[in-house]
Amino acid sequence: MAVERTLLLVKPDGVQRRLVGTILSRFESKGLKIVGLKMLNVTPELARKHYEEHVEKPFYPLLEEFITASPVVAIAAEGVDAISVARTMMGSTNGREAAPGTIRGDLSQSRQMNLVHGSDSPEAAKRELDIYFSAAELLDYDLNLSVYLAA
Ligand code: YYY
Ligand code: MG
Repeated sequence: MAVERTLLLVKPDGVQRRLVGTILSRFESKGLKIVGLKMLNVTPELARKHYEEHVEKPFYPLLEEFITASPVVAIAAEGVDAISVARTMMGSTNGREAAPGTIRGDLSQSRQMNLVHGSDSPEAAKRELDIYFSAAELLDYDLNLSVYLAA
């Protein structure tokens, strides 16, 4: 059990289907803390870095075409076991097979257009956070505003 940071993406299908708020809300409601957030276009070069382990696979050209098609929302999320917690919430890769109750299981019917990305290990999380966020874009802050509730 350790506090971790993970890289989550709302993929182009999630943005185009206007599910950014819904997906962000599911992670927030679970208790993950947002420590970085931005919208960006994934370039082919960025896609090749991100999906380094898939570049040689037969599905890669279509994956690159999809992930670079329109903007994504990148989220750096923090919490205890955040990497595995987020992966469990996402469900398995193919939306048609993902369990109900998961993001993909509830909202996707596609293996490729499966709405979200989440880092799958501490090494991947570090590597992917470095790809999508500069150090200055990752924020340290405390959840301490209750001290002001009487104001
Ligand atoms: O980590 P996860 O996103 O669940 O799956 P990966 O096996 O890492 O594959 C990355 C990405 O590639 C997946 O989200 C959809 C796409 N993909 C595909 O289009 N076709 C496949 N046969 C396997 C994966
Ligand atoms: Mg993966």
